[in-house]
This record gives sequence, structure tokens and C-alpha cells, in this order.
Amino acid sequence: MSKALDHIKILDFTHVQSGPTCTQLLAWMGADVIKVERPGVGDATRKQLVDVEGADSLYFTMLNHNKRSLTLNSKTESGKEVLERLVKTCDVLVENFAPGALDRMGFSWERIQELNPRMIMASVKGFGPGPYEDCKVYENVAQCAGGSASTTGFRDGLPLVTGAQIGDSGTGLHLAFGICAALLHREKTGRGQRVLAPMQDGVLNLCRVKLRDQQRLKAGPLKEYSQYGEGIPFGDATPRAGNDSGGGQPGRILKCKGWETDPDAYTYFITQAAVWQKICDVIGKPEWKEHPDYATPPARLPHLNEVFGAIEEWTMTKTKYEVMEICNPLDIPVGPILSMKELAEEPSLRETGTIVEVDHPERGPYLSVGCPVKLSDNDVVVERSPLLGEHSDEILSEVLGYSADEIAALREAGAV
Ligand code: CAO
Repeated sequence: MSKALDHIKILDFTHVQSGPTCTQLLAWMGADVIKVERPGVGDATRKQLVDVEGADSLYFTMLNHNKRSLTLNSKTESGKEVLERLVKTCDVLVENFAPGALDRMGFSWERIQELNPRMIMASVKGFGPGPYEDCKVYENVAQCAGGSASTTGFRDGLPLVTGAQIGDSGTGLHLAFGICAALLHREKTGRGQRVLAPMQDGVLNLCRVKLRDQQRLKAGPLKEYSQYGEGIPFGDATPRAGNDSGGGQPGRILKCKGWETDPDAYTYFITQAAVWQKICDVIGKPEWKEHPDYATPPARLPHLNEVFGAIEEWTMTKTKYEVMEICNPLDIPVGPILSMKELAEEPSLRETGTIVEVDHPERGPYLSVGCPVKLSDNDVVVERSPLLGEHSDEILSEVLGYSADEIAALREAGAV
């Protein structure tokens, strides 16, 4: 079966997490992804957070499936020649070096356009043009600079970063979207273009509802925030909202049976207006159905602590799975707090290929997250990440047409 991007060659000059997330997705959509890495060193994550001595780390293997690895020192003369040939041959160059690194290597956007006007050059940077454009940026810096940290956590506690890697993997997703759009545009125009995904912008995009709330503050307190019901005045910026729902329907995380010993024995519970009557029956408060203080969403807003307190008294008598089983048929939106252990063991995620077991010659079998987007004509088989330089000879000869003698000379010169 043909795949969505199986006619596309990617020059993957990415490292760490943000860029590799993007190129892994493109590989899963069928693109031929050629990961270019420094000889003898490779992507720094290969040797970060090592759990099996001598083997590529899970950090690396889980972000670089379905790619080929070419070692290349792009700062040597012959290495630059190889890179030029790659630029002429490939459709997309993806990179997430520190600002200016590609220019210093001699591969500015202008130079790349000269070499290949059809080339799409896609970059992740920490910030877009402006005062911080030269900064090196990592995940948590982006979460802080993009508005996530100031709006995550509890009102009376520190700003918090989230476990979801919205700065790195989130920006990788944004970049993949930009690349696919640029590829479609190239079909019409024949021209490549630059695609830039700054991490700050990507995080802010994912925090869109918090900028919504910033503007709503002008019209008065944010009534769906717990702090409103608690009578605590709002300041001039969107506050941290604990586990309050970000939408128009109030929601909270509530304790379930076993919470005293199990750190994940909790459920999310949303008091969706449409099912209020059913919620009242389930929690044993039928009198709240018609009571003027509870019957309508606006009436309930000042009483949310009391409402969720009563719901929690009920959820604490059930496991998080029982809460799901009882509420789901009634269309009451709830969700168990699932641990990584529970997700890793969840059979339905194995069946859909969202959790996959992959074999690796250095480390043996390991679990990974497969492709989270499913296309009906794009069955994804997750293949292990490449060893450093595993495909150098194959790429140099098959893709770039180097002879065996020429490859030997490149190796002699320390270029590959
Ligand atoms: N051959 C020769 N040189 C190479 C090479 C190769 N194959 N691959 C990389 N290099 C060189 C680069 O050219 C650069 O050299 P100069 O500093 O002389 O220009 C050098 O290696 C280091 O690159 P870097 O500055 O990008 O790497 P770093 O570890 O210092 O910084 C990071 C890492 C992530 C902070 C930085 O790359 C960055 O800010 N990237 C953009 C934002 C981003 O993606 N952040 C998310 C990372 S995931 O948390």
C-alpha cells in the first residue's frame, strides 16, 4: 500500500526532542527520513538518561523510529559537499539547531534556495523574531515563556510545568503541519519556502484558552474558576486554576476509592449542564434538581466547592473505573487518572498500535508510543531507531551515487 508521503525525502538535521518528533511523524507518514549526525557523537540524546549500558537510550530510540542514520561532519570540506548533494536531492530540510548554527555551517536559507529552489527548509527555534531570537531554548523554558507555567498549578502555589512535552513535541507537531502545508503549496507553485515553528508560539497556541480568559477578566471575575466561589478576588492576569475545567462546564479531579495509598486513584468529573439531573440522582442528591441554588449552571457557580464536595463523597465510594462504568452510560463526562503503568498495560492501546513493543539489537524489546494519528491508507509499522551511521554507505551510494572508492575517501577524510 502506498503511503501519504512515500515520495518525499527528508534531510533530517534535528536533535534532542522537538525536531525529531516532527521527522518521526513524517517517517510514519511514509517519508524517507535521513538523519544526519556528527560522526562518533550523534544526537546527544543517544547517550542521555542511559538505562542499558552501551545501548542507545530510550530517549533516543523513542523519538527516532523509521529513520535512516548517516554520519556526516558538515564542517569539513568533503562533508559540506555531501550536504550540498543532500540538499539538491531532498525535498525538505528539517533542523532545530541553535539560532545561526546552519548559517555558520555555510547553509543559509539563501544558499539552500540557490542549491535547490524546491527545497522546504523547516526550523524549530525557541523564539520567533524579536528580543529573544538568539536564545537556546529547552522544553521547560518554552513552557514558561509561552504562558503555560503561569496558568498551571494552584493559585496559592508555584507556577508549574506540565508532564506533556508541549514545548518540544508540541512544536514538532506544529512544524510537521507547516511542512505538509508547504509541500502541498509546492505542488502548485514549484517553489519551496521556509517554515518556522518557534516554541514560545507553539506553547501559546496550546494555551489559547488562557489568553481568552485574560481578556474576559475585563468583563468581571471568571465565574467558572474555583476562586470565584471561594470569594477570592482576581488580579489583572489569568490566574492558575488548579484542576478547574478550562471550558464552560465546571470540572475537577476528585478522590476515588483507594486514594489514601494509590497516588492515581482519582477521576476527572465534569458537571455538564445537560446531565445535571442524572448527576443529582447518581450522587444521591435528587433535591438539587429543582433547588434554586443548584438547578442551573449560573446558580451553581458560587456553590461549586459544595457541589464537588458532594460528588467526591460519592466518587470516594467507587474505584475510578467504577465511576467510569456508572457515569459513561449516562453521558456524564468522567475520566480516570491513568498512570503510565496502566497505559503501558492497556490492551486496547496495544491493539490500535498506539503502544507498541519494538525490538532493538543493543537493548532488546522496549515499549514505545506508536503513531497517534491513524490514516486508513497509511498503516504504520514502527521500526526501531537506527544505530549511529547504520545507513551511511547505503545512503551515500543509493541516494547520492557515491562509488565505494569515493565513500572510502570520505571516511579517510573524517567526513562520514
Ligand atoms: N557536523 C558538524 N557540526 C555539527 C553537526 C554535524 N553533523 N551537527 C551539529 N553540529 C554543530 C552545530 O553546527 C553547532 O556548531 P556551532 O555552535 O559552531 O555553530 C554545534 O554542533 C552545536 O549545535 P547546537 O548549538 O544546536 O547544540 P547545543 O547542544 O549547544 O544546543 C539546543 C541545543 C537544543 C539548546 C539548541 O540546538 C536550540 O536552541 N535549538 C532550537 C530550539 C530547540 O529545538 N529546542 C528544543 C530542544 S529539545 O529540548
